Amino acid sequence: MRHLVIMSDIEMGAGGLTDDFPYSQWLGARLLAYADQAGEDELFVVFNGDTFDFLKTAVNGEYPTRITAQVALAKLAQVQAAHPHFFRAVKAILEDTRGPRRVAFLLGNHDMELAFAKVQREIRDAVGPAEFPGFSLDVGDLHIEHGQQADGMFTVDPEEVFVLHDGEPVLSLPWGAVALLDVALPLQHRLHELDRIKPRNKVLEIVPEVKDLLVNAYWNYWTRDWWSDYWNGADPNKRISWTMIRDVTYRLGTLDTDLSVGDVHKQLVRQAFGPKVCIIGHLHQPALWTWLDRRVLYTGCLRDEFVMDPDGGVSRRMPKSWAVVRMDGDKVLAADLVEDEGPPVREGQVFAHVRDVLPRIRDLICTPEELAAMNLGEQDQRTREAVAVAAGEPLPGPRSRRGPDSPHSS
Ligand SMILES: [Mn+2]
Repeated sequence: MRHLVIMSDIEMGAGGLTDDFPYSQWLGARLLAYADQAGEDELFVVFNGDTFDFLKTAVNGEYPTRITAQVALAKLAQVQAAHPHFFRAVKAILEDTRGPRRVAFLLGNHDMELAFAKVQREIRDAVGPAEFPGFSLDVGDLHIEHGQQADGMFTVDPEEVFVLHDGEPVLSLPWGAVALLDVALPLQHRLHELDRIKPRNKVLEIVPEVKDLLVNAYWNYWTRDWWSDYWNGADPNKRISWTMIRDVTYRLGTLDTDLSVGDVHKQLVRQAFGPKVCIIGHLHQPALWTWLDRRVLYTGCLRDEFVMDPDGGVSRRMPKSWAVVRMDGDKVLAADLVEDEGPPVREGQVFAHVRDVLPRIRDLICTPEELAAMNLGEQDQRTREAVAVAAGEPLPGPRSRRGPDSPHSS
């Protein structure tokens, strides 16, 4: 009998308040418990992408888009220092002689740095013979992948994970990652608690100031900064694509990295010789889809995510979820989702109310006087409106959603 444990979107970060998963001691204990349960049977632990949150790990206080092996190793060192229990538990599993033990790390859009041979070597030095199969892994009639390849914002050409820049291989970043690094991550130290609250569109309705801040930041980026870098050829990761033009309008104004993977994987299991079970992460929302005796499991996430109440209060955390699969040789016998309430929420991990974010961004919002001093032309009507909304001025039309009766309006 083979037992597989498949976890995605743990998003262990560099420690500190911006870390979305400060619970590696708890995780280590859970993993070791699976080894105890497996006993003499095979245990295969698959970390299905976004295990490490390298995307949101700064190097010397910055978020470089030119990611060399050196930059990647600097990120890994920080994550290792912040999560010793995780690495110790994985090492203990690989050293467990009670039965066959395997551990694999698949690539996600937050941990593409795992593609560097030097990063893989460093992790093997820490934990032992871990496997790095790339974007997907097939075990008998089971197919596992993170899912970002079906998400236009984060798709990477598997044949061109690296691009040569100044004679050095650097990660070939999808445009979604570049935009996040350039625009959203410099705001991360102000917005990290808010970033953990869902549903995103409702959160931004209650704090339109944040929506306007982000929309303006992205607007300036796409209309000015991005294009100038593109024409100057200053950054090898800035290339135009129609997907980008299409998706940016829809995904503008959000820090969120998870959205949609369409029905690519449902079609995959419907193929005549398709896998019996397909396991997908990236969406941060657990779900099960079945067709005949085939199924797609979306495993959800382990990073901290919270649910906003209709009034903007935040009192509930999403359960942590992953998949467990039992196999006989190459045949899947059972594939199930596991939900776990997780360890107690770390102090300071989330706001009590989404509008608690406002003091964090006060200094980024112009006063009416500053606005007047800018002497904006007619072309800048969009900016003018956004700044006016941010300053709490009433505007005609659908954008002035915040009524004067709102107890939280500033
Ligand atoms: Mn992802």
